[in-house]
Amino acid sequence: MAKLHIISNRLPFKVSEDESEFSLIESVGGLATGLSSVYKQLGGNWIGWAGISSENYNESQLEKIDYLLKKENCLSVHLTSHEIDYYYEGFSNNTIWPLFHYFAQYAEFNYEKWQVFKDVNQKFADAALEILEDGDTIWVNDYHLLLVPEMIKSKMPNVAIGFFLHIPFPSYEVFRLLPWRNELINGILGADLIGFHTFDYERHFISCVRRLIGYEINLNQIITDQRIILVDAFPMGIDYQKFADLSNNLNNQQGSEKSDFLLELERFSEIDPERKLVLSIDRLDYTKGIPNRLRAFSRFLEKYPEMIGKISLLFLAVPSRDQVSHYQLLKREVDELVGAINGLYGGINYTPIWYFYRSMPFNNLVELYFKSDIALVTPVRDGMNLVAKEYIASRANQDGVIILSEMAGVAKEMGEAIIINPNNEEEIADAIFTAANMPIEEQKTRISQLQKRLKRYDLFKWTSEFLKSIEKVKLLQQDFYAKKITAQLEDEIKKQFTNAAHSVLFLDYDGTLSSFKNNPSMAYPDEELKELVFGLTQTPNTTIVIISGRDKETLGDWFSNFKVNIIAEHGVWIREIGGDWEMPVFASKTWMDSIRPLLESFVDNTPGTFIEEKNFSLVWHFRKAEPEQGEGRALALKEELLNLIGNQNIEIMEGNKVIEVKNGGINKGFAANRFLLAHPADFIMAIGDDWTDEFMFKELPQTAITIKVGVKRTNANFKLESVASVRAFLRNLIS
Ligand code: GDG
Repeated sequence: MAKLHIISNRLPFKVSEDESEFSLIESVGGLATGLSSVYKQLGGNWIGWAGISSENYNESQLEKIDYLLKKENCLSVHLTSHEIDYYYEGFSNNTIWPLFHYFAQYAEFNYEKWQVFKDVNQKFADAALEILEDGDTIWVNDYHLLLVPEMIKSKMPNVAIGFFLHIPFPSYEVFRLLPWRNELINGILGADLIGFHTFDYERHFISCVRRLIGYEINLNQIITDQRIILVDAFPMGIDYQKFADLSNNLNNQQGSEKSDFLLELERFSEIDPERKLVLSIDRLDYTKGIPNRLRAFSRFLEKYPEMIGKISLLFLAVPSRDQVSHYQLLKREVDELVGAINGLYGGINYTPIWYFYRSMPFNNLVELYFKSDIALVTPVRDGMNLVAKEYIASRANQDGVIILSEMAGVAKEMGEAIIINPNNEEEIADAIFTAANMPIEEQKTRISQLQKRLKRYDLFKWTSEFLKSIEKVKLLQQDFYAKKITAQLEDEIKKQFTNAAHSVLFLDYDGTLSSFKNNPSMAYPDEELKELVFGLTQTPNTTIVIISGRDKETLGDWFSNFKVNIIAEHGVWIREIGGDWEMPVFASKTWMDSIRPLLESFVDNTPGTFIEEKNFSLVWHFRKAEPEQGEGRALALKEELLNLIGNQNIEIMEGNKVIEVKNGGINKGFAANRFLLAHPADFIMAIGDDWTDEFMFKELPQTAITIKVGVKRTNANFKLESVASVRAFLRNLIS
């Protein structure tokens, strides 16, 4: 039975050691909670690192740990402290983390660490490959494992791979700084489904794929030579009910049932019921915008002195990556700020900031959410931010106010929050004042709206939506594979070809026999292709027709030494073996002078584009333009051309990164059928890659074998993946 497996850097368990006895402690993080139930239900494994340095344990201790984990369906990837240093602390947290959060100045580009990152990703992939079977699904998580999808896909193409990134995906201008940007993009593209928290991250990723790799993009589908990949936004939810239930319990607790921590928090408001508590919870990370939050709180007390003594900030900073210098500096800055603010505004009975530098037990965390009047969430950059959602879920009485940075992914879903720019301390100070004075009815309206949504789209919904989308992409891909030429089909075609009395093969050139080049004149036949075409022309009872949109001079020159027929410019010209160029149907040139200036104006304002002038058509090429700009300008050009052409017999054809304007009624289908009238055949085959070839696929006799190159929708009967597979297929046909 097909299984679902999970891979993430950390396993959902921590290893605890007590006098050489090992035990496991379950993690309570969002991912662990959300996925633990599904992977077990679906009979899979969770592959990850158990959080220990392997050299600190001997073989038998590691075996014991592995045994305990295995009982929980977990497979551990053992890492040495060197690997942890270079792969985890190094490349993951000192290169990708800062860069993807737009802290480019903090990102180090260290070749050795990149090498170890690759090696460790391979370790994770190998661990997965050992247990994966065809038909299984695997869900790869986060920025530590960006290379794993491709490492798995290249070895096991029949495993469905989902990849989810929990942090932002930066814009191309930032991503391009990475020396290993193409490797990382290709690594992710091993997945069939790629998920982000927000649409912005999705479009940044797609833009990087377009610019760096050049794959064709159709809305949120990436079309590679082999597959369709789906990219989508899945804003991660929380285990809403867990927070809601706990806070409802707190609401109903009587005196002695309350924890000491809760009683302490209550004492704060007993002094003065009008006193407000503002909550701030984060890992101490430079992305979380902690210094600006503290400065804004200070500015608030300065600007609204009447609030001094009436409001305190409960500031929980959870230690994180404290061996890294940027984090140590941040800690010092925060310590100093807290000291300065408390020194300036504090009194005998008043502490402006209560500062906790530690992690708290989960129950206390919910008590904090439950008791705080205002949540202050001001990251300068954050993939999602679950603290914001947890605060809302813990408001048992629907009161409270959340102040939220527009730079957190979560802001996209929480329009009812007070949204601020984290760099605008004045705005944050005013937002705290507004929040502290917000009427209770307004608080309830906002919070209850938010609660409804977060309850509906919770962690489990997030998980199921992601898994459903993996099924969806599988269906999309099946559409392609349904027409793919299998080995068996290839044998049958070969048999028909061998038994035929006479065969005609129509072969498109660019994208079919030869790969696209940035400069079309560089796509001349290479040695391998020459050998193949020569072989085809030597095959008895076989007529070869090169049928292309290219001009007759280029094709004539490239194939001058071959016994092939050539149909050029989509059918305007034909040259039979040993003959001269002929124009079977009259084509006019008079329209070209009126169209050329328009194309020239598009060349002038779209860098990288150029005009190719053929004998009877004009072509605007935009392969070398900035991809998004090129696509946009192509749309505009088509519209202006349609206006200009009016009812003249001129056609606009959209090829692969080209727009071609030509005489109407002349196309490859028409030309191929005309050729067949003079050269009847009992085996007809046509191979092509773009939509100008669709005319052949549609108009050739029903018995013809028509083959599309690539994964797009087509009228052809069959598909081949790439130029390489076309060449292999033809070689086999005549072998
Ligand atoms: C990354 C992305 C994205 C915090 N303090 C304590 C504690 N926590 C828990 C919170 C919350 C989690 O840690 C923090 O999650 P965030 O989402 O706020 O931030 P990151 O750790 O940076 O997470 C982020 C997330 O991945 C998911 O995709 O949202 O953008 O950066 O759940 O409750 N838990 C306990 N004690 C604490 O003191 N027990």
